[in-house]
Amino acid sequence: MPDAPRLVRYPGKTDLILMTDRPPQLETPLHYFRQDLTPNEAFYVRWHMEGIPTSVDLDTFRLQISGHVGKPLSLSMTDLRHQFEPVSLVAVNQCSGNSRSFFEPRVPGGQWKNGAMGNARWTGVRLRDLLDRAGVKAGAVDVGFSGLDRPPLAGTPSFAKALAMDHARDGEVMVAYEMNGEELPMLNGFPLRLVVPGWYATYWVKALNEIMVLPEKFHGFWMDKAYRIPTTPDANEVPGHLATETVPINRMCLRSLFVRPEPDEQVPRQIPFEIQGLAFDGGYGIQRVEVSTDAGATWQAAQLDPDLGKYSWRRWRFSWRPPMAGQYHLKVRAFNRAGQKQTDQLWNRSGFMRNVVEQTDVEVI
Ligand SMILES: Nc1nc2c(c(=O)[nH]1)N[C@H]1C(S)=C(S)[C@@H](COP(=O)(O)O)O[C@H]1N2
Ligand SMILES: [Mo]
Repeated sequence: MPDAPRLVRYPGKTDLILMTDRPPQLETPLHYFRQDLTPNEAFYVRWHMEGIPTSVDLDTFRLQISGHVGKPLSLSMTDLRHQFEPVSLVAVNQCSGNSRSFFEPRVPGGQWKNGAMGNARWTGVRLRDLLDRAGVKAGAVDVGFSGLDRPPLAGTPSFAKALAMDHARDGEVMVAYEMNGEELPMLNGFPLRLVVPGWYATYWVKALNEIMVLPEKFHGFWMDKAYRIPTTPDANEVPGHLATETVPINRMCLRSLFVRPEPDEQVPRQIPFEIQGLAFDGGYGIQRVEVSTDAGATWQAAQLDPDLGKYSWRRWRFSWRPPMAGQYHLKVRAFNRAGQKQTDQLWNRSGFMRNVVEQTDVEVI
């Protein structure tokens, strides 16, 4: 039997799987994914710095927008809620290293199973509207983002990310003040976070208080050194022969996962059992999900739940009546509207972008 995961309860959160406590990294138990939206209290947590905000005074908190703009802005939460049109969308937030523990050979980094992701309805204001109010000057190239968390030592680079100007102004990137109709939990970025639909969560800067418009390319540790992927197809590389060219990680790849049965769950024979899972991609939308109950020899279409938007995950179900007792190897694969497929094999040095056809072993009794 694998070791039982250690559960901990942080302020504003329910019992989650402890990865590290300084900084907090907490994983969502799989059973929470049997619903469309992940409850705020069960949503995973990942910070890089120990110095994370534990309270924010909204009377003095301001979001600063400055740099290569005509009129720098300093906005209170009230300004954000009342002076800009609210927008809302459902989107998956997934850590680049979600599912890293399944990489073989193992790679360093948090050994997440599949719980470094969640799906929520995000509400806030368009980043484009904020930039338009500030008046971006001609020649702007990148927009940089940073939050209230602080590095432990003066020499350590604080967490900052950047998007290209066109992406920042696409009308979808959002500065969110609500998650599932409530304030953001402190550990998920209260009072504001960037939401970058379809892109890995590393860009979703939490406790966001600084937006900087730049007349040149952004440079910083978290773009230039960390969170980079090989430029090879599927970001695949060979241990011992690492790719030489890398780029910042960006849009999420296509995935489909099992949520039920859970690993080690026993399934009774000759009784219909509903296999459940979810599928998502970087924003093209899921077209079809197929399940195999015979280790990939034959495949059948799963039934898709209603579509909640192209950045949401799509739940799927498959009714299975296992004919007899024994070990079964279930597989699942998804196809999206852009014609992308999943791959059978993936490895890279950072354990990012897992998109393989997943398999789960089930004991039928
Ligand atoms: N300010 C700040 N924002 C951040 C980070 C961070 O360390 N500091 N980590 C990023 C990474 S890598 C991930 S995976 C997500 C995690 O979001 P969550 O904790 O809300 O699940 O936050 C992102 N935003
Ligand atoms: Mo992450």
